[in-house]
Amino acid sequence: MHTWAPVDVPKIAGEGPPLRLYDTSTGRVRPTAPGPTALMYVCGITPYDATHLGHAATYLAFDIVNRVWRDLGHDVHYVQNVTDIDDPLLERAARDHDDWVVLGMRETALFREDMEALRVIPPQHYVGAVEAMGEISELVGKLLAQGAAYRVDDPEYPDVYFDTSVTGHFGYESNYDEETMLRFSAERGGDPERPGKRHALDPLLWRMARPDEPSWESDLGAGRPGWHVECAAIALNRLGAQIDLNGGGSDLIFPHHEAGAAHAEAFTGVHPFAKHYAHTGMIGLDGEKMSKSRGNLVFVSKLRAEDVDPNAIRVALLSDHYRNDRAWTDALLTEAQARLARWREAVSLTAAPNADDLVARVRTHLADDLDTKGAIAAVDAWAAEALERRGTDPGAPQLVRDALDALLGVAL
Ligand code: 5CA
Ligand code: ZN
Repeated sequence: MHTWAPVDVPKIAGEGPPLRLYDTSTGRVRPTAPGPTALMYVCGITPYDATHLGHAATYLAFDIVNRVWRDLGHDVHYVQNVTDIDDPLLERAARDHDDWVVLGMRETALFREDMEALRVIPPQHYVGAVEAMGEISELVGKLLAQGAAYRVDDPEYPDVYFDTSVTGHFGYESNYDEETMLRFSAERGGDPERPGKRHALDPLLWRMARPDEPSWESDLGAGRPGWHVECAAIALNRLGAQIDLNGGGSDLIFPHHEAGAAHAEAFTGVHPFAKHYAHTGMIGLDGEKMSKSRGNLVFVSKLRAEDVDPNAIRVALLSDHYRNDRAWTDALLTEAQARLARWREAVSLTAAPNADDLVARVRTHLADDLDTKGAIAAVDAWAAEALERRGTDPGAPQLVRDALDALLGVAL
């Protein structure tokens, strides 16, 4: 699939500390240590509805990772998928008498527009499950041949499942106990009750064709893939056996990232698949997680249509820590708009307080597990001083513009 338009990122003099990030698998904030090229896979959308502010918050958090790594001199090789065939897409299309292909294409196009408006740096590879069908079925075939997968004993639908016992590490990513894993598996697209599986938590790899469902020919027989193996194949084939970061919202901790990592590790023998598993908190509205199934969504495209500046959406979503579950409120947006106006007024002055220290502080906050809240407070303090006309440095306004553009993605 084509990705979205590139974003210009100014280069800022000097350097910040290495990026430290919370890693779900070890439960600690640890330094990231990519090579010259940082390898990042962030799970993409299932395009059955428009981009809501929860999605936006998640992609913005990983955009900050991208920006901080670039600022440290790394190239960032970024891959993202689109789950353009899966049960939720088919269910929504059936409900609305829509064509699942058209629905997926429409919502993916809208997502690209939203990402562009929010100035999110695009992935180099933006890959749909449908276009990756050949490589996904090939990986499933190899897992079967290796003995890491099996068919259920069901003469009508001998679907292929992954054997979660083969890596010896299943559970290391989420660290959830068995009961929690079973609950999340049932809630999040798994089928722990399916008869004939070796273990209740074994996830689906290949679903044999059902009448009235789309399917793809393959050596496995006509069918369609399970969800986790889609991301495992797309990541392995573009980034290799070990990546620096596997990211998504906290609802992907289990089973999605646990299973995807296990698929990759069973295939390559390399453990761990990702050096960091990074997860964002959930954005809610009125005390509930914002989700398509709950129908309590605030869409980025709707705010854009109301002429809300996407930079204000960015500032609002970055004004609290990415790992916190938090609420979207009108007040949050109003506050971000006022803050943006103050920052813009400050950088339009002909002279302002020297900003070298501000740039250093922003870098230090972001390197500390993406403390965007701290970074924003530092900018507030500089802007307040500037607006009291306490500065004499004529270069400071442009430096602040460039630094906020490069590091926070905010265009003043
Ligand atoms: N296609 C799969 C990943 S392979 C998927 O989960 N798609 S999604 O459209 O449901 O979600 C896309 C991303 O947004 C995921 O990382 C998900 O964790 C995140 N997300 C979904 N809802 C929220 C929310 N309310 N707050 C924060 N992030 C969210
Ligand atoms: Zn995924």
